[in-house]
Amino acid sequence: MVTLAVRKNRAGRLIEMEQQYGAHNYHPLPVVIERGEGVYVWDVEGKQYFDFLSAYSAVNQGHCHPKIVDALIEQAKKLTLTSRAFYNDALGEYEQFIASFFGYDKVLPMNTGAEAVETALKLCRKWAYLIKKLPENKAKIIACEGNFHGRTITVVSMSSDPDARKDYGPYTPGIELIPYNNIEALREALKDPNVAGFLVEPIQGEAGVVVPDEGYLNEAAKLCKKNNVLFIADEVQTGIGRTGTLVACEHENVRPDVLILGKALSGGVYPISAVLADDEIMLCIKSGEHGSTFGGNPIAAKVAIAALEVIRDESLAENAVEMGEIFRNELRSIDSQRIEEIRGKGLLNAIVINPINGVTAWDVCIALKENGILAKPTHDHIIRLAPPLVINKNQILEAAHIIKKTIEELDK
Ligand code: IF1
Repeated sequence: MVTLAVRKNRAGRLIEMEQQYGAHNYHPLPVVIERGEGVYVWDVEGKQYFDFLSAYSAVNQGHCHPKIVDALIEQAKKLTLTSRAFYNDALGEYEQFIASFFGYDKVLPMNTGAEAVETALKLCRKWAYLIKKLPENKAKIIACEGNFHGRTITVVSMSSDPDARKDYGPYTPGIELIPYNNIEALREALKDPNVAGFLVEPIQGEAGVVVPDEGYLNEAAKLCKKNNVLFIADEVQTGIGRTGTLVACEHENVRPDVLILGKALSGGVYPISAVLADDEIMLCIKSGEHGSTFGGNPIAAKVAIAALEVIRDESLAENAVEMGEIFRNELRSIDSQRIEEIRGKGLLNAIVINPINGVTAWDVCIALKENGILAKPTHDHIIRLAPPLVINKNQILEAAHIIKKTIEELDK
């Protein structure tokens, strides 16, 4: 994996340390990043790259955004954590801010995406027993094949990906998977009166930026409403401007009953996630029935406000629409058998690679890295391309040019 040549230098040594002392649950691209600013990162040798992963869409606001970093530093000097056993002077302001920002009565603050998904599922089950009056232990959640919602036992119980799921059983019961982007399958599944919720990603990220047919989400939300089932949107990856709207459900005028956010809610400086819902649902969970030591801590409160203000004040969702259009058009003009498809919305895009002469998406990513763009393959043949939303026109054109040049080099 690590060649003898690189073992001698600093990058090689750092990679080797991770290899020796860290669990082997990742297989990173062989680049060691030291610094980041805006759309760029620099490796330990000082080489500059466009970051086209954005920490899986957590750094939508760009690396080390000064306003967000300042919010972190200022609050860290004053008060970091109280736990929820006491009130703190930052949480209420944040809760009011985020609730009105997304248009919900209330928020439940957590830390990671997976925790927020777990929280949403618990909230959904509570609601099902308290309000919908399902018989004890009968509540069922519908999720979609190809989903990615995180790594906890319950969440991998919903996964259809063997890598995420295998040998982690026994699995949490009460989950049914249906094909994604298939409204008839949802209609059929909703015939079971014990269905409590439908959990869905507006665009499936890990599955390879799978954009559903127009109308799917709108129709799905309507079906849920008709059947008194909660429509739960996992916008951990698609939310916060990434697809060109504040949340991706907006593209279809859908307002989820339960909205799950994470990643870019902090601009990548801190683990912050949130579940939003209206009172009738959120108040089903009562004191002592759910929580987290770090959830809603004062640093998170200040950082999240700053991160959302940056999205709003710098019009980053609007920029994602414009830059996304330009980017897809540029990529579609590349004349190569190697590119099977370009797809995406806003700045959440993917290239589907045709493995000519055995050149995989991984090999393309290594070549892109050499040419100054960092991206990561998903599922062998797909490359996700998701730069920070602060990218400007010159930068997106330059990046598209590098991708074109890289593909041409491979075609030679
Ligand atoms: C990893 C993927 C992205 C998510 C959605 C919840 C979570 C995620 C829609 C959980 C997390 C991450 C986790 C990251 C890889 C990554 C990912 F390729 F696996 F699918 F972004 F595209 N819902 N996605 O996408 O959030 O608990 O991680 O904070 O290394 O596992 P988390």
